[in-house]
Amino acid sequence: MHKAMIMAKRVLVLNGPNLNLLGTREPGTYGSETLKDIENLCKKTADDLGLALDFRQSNYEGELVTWIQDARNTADAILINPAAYSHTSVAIHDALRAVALPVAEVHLSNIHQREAFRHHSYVSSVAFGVICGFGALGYKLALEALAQKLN
Ligand code: CA2
Repeated sequence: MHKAMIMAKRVLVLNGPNLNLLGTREPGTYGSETLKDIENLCKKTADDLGLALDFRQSNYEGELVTWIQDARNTADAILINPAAYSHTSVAIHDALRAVALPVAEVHLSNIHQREAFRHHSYVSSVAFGVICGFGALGYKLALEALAQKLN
């Protein structure tokens, strides 16, 4: 009998501007974990769920847009913390819409408890789910939701 190869589903994890500073400043708002700590949490979670993970950060809107476009051929789902671009970027909204993969949006902080300019995200309308306010745990929860969505 012919056995089909089972390929691990691939999740692209994208982090937007200034998230490379995590753990060095503003621990009251964003927690004391570094982005490397969050990457390690995501890697462990992905291993447990049988997902293949590609974890990235950029301070450049255009680079994030290009990575989202490329995901058409290299990923099955996207987890994104667009950081400040959540509140400004029609370009990231359009790229996520065009790539047509399941998107989970994550924010470390509860953006609804903060300044009014953080209450709207251009990404939420193209995401199948949004998690905010649970710190790094939000990434783990979002990976679990994506794994379920992909199976
Ligand atoms: O809560 C989140 O995850 C945010 O996406 C983080 C963004 C913010 O603009 C969004 O409104 C909510 C900011 C990330 C910047 O992270 C820093 C970390 C340490 C020191 C300074 C900024």
